[in-house]
Amino acid sequence: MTITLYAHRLSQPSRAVDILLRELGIEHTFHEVDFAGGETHTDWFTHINALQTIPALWVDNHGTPLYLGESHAIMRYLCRTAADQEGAQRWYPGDADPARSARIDQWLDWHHGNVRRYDMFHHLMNLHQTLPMLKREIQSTLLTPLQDGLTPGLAMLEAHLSRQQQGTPALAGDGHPTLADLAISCELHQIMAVGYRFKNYPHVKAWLEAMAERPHAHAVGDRIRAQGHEIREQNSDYLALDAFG
Ligand SMILES: N[C@@H](CCC(=O)N[C@@H](CS)C(=O)NCC(=O)O)C(=O)O
Repeated sequence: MTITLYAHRLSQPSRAVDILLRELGIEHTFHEVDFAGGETHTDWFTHINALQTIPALWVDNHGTPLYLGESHAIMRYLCRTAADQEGAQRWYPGDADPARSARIDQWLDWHHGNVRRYDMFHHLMNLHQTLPMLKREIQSTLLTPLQDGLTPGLAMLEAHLSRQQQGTPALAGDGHPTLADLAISCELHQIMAVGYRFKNYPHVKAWLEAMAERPHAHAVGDRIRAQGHEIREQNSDYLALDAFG
């Protein structure tokens, strides 16, 4: 089986898939797609993923090709087909444990309507490129509503994680991170990299730090840390880095 991941390290859903491939020890080729430059809208890429977004996966399973978009669908597929089923089922057990899978699906679905919906990083990168005299206006017209939108989701995560009495905090609640932890933490890591703090959400902060310290997450997070550092160094006086405490 040959697998190619079309992705970019500055893309949250791309990093989630990349980290999972490494966690599961799945051999693959990484093909960088210049999403900021519009490459996802080219003919060649549309053939790979009709949805015109990264990440996308191409699998050649002994002559039967599979083209797949949407990070959550890709990650579920990888867990279902990984050779190391014992390892993969900790991330997503599929039919082996429908109840646990449903709890993970619940958080994955919630992710798209909440934390992902208020994706600030994309706009932080745009703000980074913009003229100095527009930065303050963009902060108040664009970033502030996203910060406000993200706040109830952070409160929800904080309450959920604070109810876990023992073991490593994890969204599905049994001490091992799952696809839900991966997807949601990757989204929040990118604004942490810029310098946003989560002091008002200590359980979220501890959970995020634990996810970021996993060796594969750390390796895949290199570009986002560098980009976050650059944005912070050049723009931080325009940003409300204490928006979450
Ligand atoms: N729901 C999708 C979101 C994918 C997505 O938004 N990808 C962005 C990069 S982070 C992209 O490809 N943007 C290019 C575009 O929309 O033109 C997933 O989870 O895979």
